[in-house]
Amino acid sequence: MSTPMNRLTARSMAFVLAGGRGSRLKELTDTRVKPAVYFGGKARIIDFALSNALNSGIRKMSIATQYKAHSLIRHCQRGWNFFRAERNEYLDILPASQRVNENKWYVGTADAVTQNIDIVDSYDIDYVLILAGDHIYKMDYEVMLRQHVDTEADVTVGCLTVPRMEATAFGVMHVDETDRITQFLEKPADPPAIPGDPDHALASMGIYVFKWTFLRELLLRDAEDPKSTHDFGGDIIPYIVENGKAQAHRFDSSCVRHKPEAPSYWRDVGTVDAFWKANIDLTDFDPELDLWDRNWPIWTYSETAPPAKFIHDQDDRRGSAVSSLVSGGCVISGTEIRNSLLFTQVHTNSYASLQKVVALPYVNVARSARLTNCVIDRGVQIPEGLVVGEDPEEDAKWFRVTDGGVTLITQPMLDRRAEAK
Ligand code: ADQ
Ligand code: ADP
Repeated sequence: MSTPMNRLTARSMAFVLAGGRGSRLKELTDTRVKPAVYFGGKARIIDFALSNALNSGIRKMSIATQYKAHSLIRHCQRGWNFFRAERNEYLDILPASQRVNENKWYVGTADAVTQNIDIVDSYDIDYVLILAGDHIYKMDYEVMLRQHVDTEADVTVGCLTVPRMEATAFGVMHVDETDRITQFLEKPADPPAIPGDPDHALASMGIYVFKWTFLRELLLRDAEDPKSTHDFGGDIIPYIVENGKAQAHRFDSSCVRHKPEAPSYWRDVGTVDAFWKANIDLTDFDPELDLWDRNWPIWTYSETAPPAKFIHDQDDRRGSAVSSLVSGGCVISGTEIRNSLLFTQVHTNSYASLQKVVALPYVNVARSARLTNCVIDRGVQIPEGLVVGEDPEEDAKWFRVTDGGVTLITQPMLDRRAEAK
């Protein structure tokens, strides 16, 4: 685990922003913040940013939390507890409203750092990498840090090309021939295209590298500015573009992917449709996101569980899962499963069938249920004979059916349905 001191990552920390709710995930974030939402069979969304930092060689991390933080804090305490202060390694969880002012939540993303300046100071680092805790991707941050130092920029902003019409949700930039950022617009209604490529825009990934002494001074000044919303994308980055040197770092996961021809993989699984699709994509023959790459593991807290078990039921119906990911502790008894992803301890019973279903931990599927294109929340008890995904109008009476035709099922929805019937 040791990191040679000549690597920039040894002189850097990762400050992970994990305070935003992620309301477009609907009921999936009723009890947990978006970075704590499950992903990929074993992990949580935040594990991707934390694993990238760890695999890049960073051993000092802070995680700023506020909204519905309990599930996230519990996960980090269980899964990310191997940092050793004796080796100058730290992982601090920083809930809002506990330090500078007891009543104050983090107003914006920059304020989340400002309120913890003393913690960052105590790490004695040269560079700070600001990360969003809510994206799925693999990236070696050492490459971005190296570019930051080589170009002598005040800030380096991670960026990628997105379809122009999707760029309304992003910070959008123009760059010159050296990739210096000449213009930065936070969430523009009419995003400007990349010159010569009218269908695409250059979007910020919401990840930034700064020299700490520079950012520290800027944050203290921003804190005094009554017009500022204390947000990186809204205030800090546009200010540097105007008054300093902001450089774009183009995301290219080639340094960590094992398939050289594969496109760079980055997803904001911010909607139920995007969440479902990114999970179901993992059941492809050759998925774009490679969770099996031993050079870039996604670290997580994994509950101890016995191996997944597939059994013939009493009537000799075969329990099977084809093109599917099935986690530890699952018991598939007489159920036919296709293109689905089952988290830990999912139990399914005879005559049931699951197709393109994402089932979070501890879901139980009773006999004869027939489920297609669903996301099932943690701990949900699917009743006997429930059919979902065949009659959208009926489904929409009880469950959340998305524009993309995915049905989200939670226990309160099933309870309401049971009461009404
Ligand atoms: P947004 O996607 O709107 O834009 P934002 O809501 O600022 O992102 O959240 C960024 C990260 O900070 C998330 O991980 C969120 O959980 C966390 N966060 C939000 N508010 C917080 C708070 N008050 N305290 C602590 N953490 C908080 C940003 C940039 C855009 C960029 C996109 C890329 O502003 O320029 O394009 O990210 O997704
Ligand atoms: P996780 O996101 O870790 O899987 P849960 O979905 O079980 O956890 O719960 C998320 C958060 O909501 C946790 O803080 C948990 O303690 C809390 N919680 C879950 N169910 C209830 C409930 N019925 N009443 C109160 N709090 C709950």
